[in-house]
This record gives sequence, C-alpha cells and structure tokens, in this order.
Amino acid sequence: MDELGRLEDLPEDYRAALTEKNLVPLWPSLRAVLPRGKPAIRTQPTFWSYQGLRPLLMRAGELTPIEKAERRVLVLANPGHGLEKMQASSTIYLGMQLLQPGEWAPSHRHTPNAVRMIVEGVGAYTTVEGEKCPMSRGDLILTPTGMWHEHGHDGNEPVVWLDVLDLPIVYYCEASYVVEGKAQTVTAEAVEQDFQRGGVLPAPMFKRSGKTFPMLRYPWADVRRTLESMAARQPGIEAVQVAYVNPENGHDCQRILGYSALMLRPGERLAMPARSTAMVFHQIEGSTEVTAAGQAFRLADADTCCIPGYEPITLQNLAADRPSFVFIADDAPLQKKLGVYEIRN
Ligand code: 1HN
Repeated sequence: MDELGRLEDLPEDYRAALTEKNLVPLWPSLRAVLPRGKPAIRTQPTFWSYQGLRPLLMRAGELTPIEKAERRVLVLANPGHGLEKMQASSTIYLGMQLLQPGEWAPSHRHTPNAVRMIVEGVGAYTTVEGEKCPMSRGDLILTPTGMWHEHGHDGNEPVVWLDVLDLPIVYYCEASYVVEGKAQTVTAEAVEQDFQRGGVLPAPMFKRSGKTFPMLRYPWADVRRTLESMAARQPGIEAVQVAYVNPENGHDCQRILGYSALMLRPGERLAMPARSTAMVFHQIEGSTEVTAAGQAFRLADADTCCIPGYEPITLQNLAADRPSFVFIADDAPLQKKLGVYEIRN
C-alpha cells in the first residue's frame, strides 16, 4: 500500500501560510474521508432496554413539568457519535417521550420529519394539521416536515411513544428549525379508514388527492393482520415484512427515513445481508435476538437497538410458540436518492 504524505512532513512555514489563507492539503486526510472498501463508521451497535429506561422517564415526569419541557423526552443516544449529539446513527434520532394524563405538548411545526411508534398507554393523541390521530400500542403516526403537530392526553395512565426523526441529517444540512403556533382545531379524524383496503383509494370525480402525505396514521391492528395473513398464505416467503408507504403512489411514506414491520414466525431465524444503511429495531410484541458486528441483543417488549450499516444482521425469534413483531427504521430512502445504497451479498 502506498503511504501518503503526512501533515508533519510539510515545513512549518508552509503549513502556516496555508492556514492563514484558509487552505488545507488534501493528501494527509484523504484516507480518513475516503477509506478503502468500507466507510469509517462511528455508529456503534447499541441497545436500550425499555424496562431500564422507563423508571427514568417516569421520574422525568415528576422532575420536569410539561410546560418546562415542551416535549418530555429521553433521547436514545449512540455513544459512538457522542451522547451530546443525540444521534442513534448518522441520520436517525430516537427518543422516548412521556405524556401524562391532562398534559398538552404545544403545537409546532419543523423541518425534520418525525414518526411516532406508540409504546404504552391509551387516551393520548397527536393532532397533525387538524387531523386527530389517537395513539395505541404499535400504531405508527407520521408528522412529516412542515406539518403542525401537538400532543394531548384525555386518558388516565402514562402514555409513552418512540419518536424517530431525521433530525441529525436535517441539522447537518443546516436546515433544522421550528415554528411555534396556537392550538389546532380538529378538522378530521380516522382518515386512514379511507385507505383500509389496499388497491382501493378515494378518488372523488376520478381525482386522487395527490397529497404528499395522504395517510398519517397506520393502526397496528391493520398492520398485524396483514403480516399474519402473509404468514398464513405464503409459508415459503423469505421474510414476512411490510413497508409503510404512501397508499396513493406506493412510495416510502417519508422521503429520508424508511419504515417497515417484520413478523418472525415462531422460532424463525432471518439472516439479512449487509446493507449500507444503519438499522433500528424496536420490539412491538414478542422477543427477538439481534446479532450483528460481534454483538447479540435480546429484545423484549419495547426494547430498541441500533446496528451500523455494512454489517450482516441475524434476527432470531426467541419464542418457539409465538410470533415476534419488530418495527424497523433505516435511511434507505435517503441513500437511494443519493445513489449510495448498497446490498453486499
Ligand atoms: C419534536 O417536535 C417532537 O413533536 C419530539 O413530539 C421529539 C426531537 C427533536 C426535535 C423535535 C414532538 C423531537 C421534536
């Protein structure tokens, strides 16, 4: 292998002259930005236990009133990026948010896209651009870029959800900001019922809405039923997996991060090839062992882990008598747009 010249090889006066003119020699840093064969990856395999974090989240509920927090969240941070960076991966932000009965998280809109995967509790809802989206375990609710959203809670038990945002990449683009607003008036509810049957879409006077985000709530009961019928009808299928898409055009439901749900049949082991995207796995129901990069994480209900890209991943349903349901997030939509997405077999 050829050795590239080092910074120290250059005369002091030359280096000073470069610095003075805001110039930098490329060759001492070339291999750092362009390593051979595989990227330099900061994202570390990281596991967050729900039972481990839940008492700390509940304590945040006592320590910090919602008015002092706006959003009461414990961020699931990857130590490989530095905890203060609040990144699960290079592009993905994860947080566990708590809303107590009667609390209200005020309306705002921002440039990063968010989704919420509901973890526990009933009675809370998110209102997105006037559409009231009730929350229950396993539901996925989108709050896409630029759309007003606020959270309320009419129930009587804590409600917790996992927030997934593309904040790190939008922040890196120097494009992350928020606008605060007034409480919204609810103008719609249960819009997802218009999309309850794939292949049939609202088209009054032959026109589809053409909205960028026509469906904001993906109820878990529907997703689960779809996975179960796939498993029952196609026993030979390589993975019982569904993608969360825009029902009007079949594209990924958001532009930067992609979301899917996977069912591992009783005892099933699924080997996934290395792909260029980091992946987040969140256990909706059941238990799964996630093995990658020399580590093995055992996910129970509501546990979450992150695996860096370019690593093959094996998922094992730890139960022999019941399915495991896993929610998956990655940045494949972004990487495909950038042309850097790869699968390595
Ligand atoms: C946000 O708006 C929410 O609306 C949650 O619930 C987490 C993290 C960073 C930036 C905005 C929410 C967030 C966030």
